[in-house]
Amino acid sequence: NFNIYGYNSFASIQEYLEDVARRHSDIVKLQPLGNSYQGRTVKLVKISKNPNAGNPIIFIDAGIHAREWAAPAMALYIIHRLTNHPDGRRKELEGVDWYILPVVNPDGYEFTRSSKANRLWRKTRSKTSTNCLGVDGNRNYGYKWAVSGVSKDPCNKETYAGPKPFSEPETRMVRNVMMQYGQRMKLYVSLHSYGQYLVYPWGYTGDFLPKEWQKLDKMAKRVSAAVQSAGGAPFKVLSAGKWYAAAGGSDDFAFGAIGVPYSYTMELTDGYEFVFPESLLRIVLPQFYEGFKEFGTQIKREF
Ligand code: 0X9
Ligand code: ZN
Repeated sequence: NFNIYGYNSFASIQEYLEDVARRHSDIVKLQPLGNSYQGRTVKLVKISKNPNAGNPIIFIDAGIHAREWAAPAMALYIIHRLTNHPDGRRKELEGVDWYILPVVNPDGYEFTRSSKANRLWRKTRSKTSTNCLGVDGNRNYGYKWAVSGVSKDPCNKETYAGPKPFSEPETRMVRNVMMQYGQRMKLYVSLHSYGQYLVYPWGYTGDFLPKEWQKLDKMAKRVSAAVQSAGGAPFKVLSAGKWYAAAGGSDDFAFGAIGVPYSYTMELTDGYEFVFPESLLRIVLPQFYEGFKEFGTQIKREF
C-alpha cells in the first residue's frame, strides 16, 4: 500500500525502504541509527555506486517537524529516483554518495496521522515535564543553543528548545550521522515545509553572515533556477536568520560545529501551509527533484 506520490504511514515507509534495499542491494544500504523516544527504529538510507571511493556525501534529512508531511514525501521520492533511473545510468550517483534520512521524528509523524485534532503537531513526543510533551527538534541542536527564537517553556507547542542541547534521541541520531561522516559531507539539506524558502546559515542571528555566504547563496540560486525551469515555483534564497532568527537548528550545527561547507534548510511547497494536498505531490515532487540534481552537479563540480 506504499504510494510514492502519497503520504504513507511510518510502517509502510519502513517496508518500502527494506524493499528498496533488497531490490537494489548493489547500491543501497540501510544503517539503523537507533530508536525514537517511543521506540521506532530510524534508518539511514545510504545510496552509493562505490562506497569505498571516499566520494563527497550529500546528506538529506526530513520530518524533524511532525506536521510537515511534504518533507518525508520528498526524501522518499529522491530515494525512488536515485534507484530507478530510466536509462539505468544513474548519473546523479557518479562521484557522489547520497545519504538520506526520510523521517527523523517518527513519533511525531505518527501522532499527526492519528487524528485530525493532532494534524498540526510539530515537536517530538518525549516527556519533558509533568504536564507537557515534546521538544522542537530544530531548536535542540548544540550550536548556539537557545540564544534566539526559542521558548524555555515545555508547554510551548512550537519552539520549546528542550531541557538541554540534544536532549532528544532523534536529534542525537542526526548528530551522530554528521559526526560519523562529517569529513566527507559536503552538503546538508534539511527538508521542511512550507513557503518555498531555501535558507543557509546563520539561523541563530540575522545580524551577520558567514564569510562564505556568497557561495551558499549562489548554489541555492542555481537550485532554485533548476526547479523553476522544470515548471516549479522558485525558492526565496537568503540566510535563515535574516528570515527570522532561531537558534539550535540542524543547519547551523552542520555548518558551524561539523564544518559541512554547504548547509541548507529547504521549505517545500506554498499555498496550503502544512496541509499540502496529496493529489499535487505527483506535480511538485518531480519539479523539486530537478533542484536536487542541480545540487548533485554543483557538489561534483566543486569537490
Ligand atoms: O523554524 C524552523 O525550524 C524552520 N521553519 S519551519 O516553518 N519548518 O519550522 C526554519 C529553520 C531555519 N534554520 C534556522 N533557524 N537555524
Ligand atoms: Zn519545519
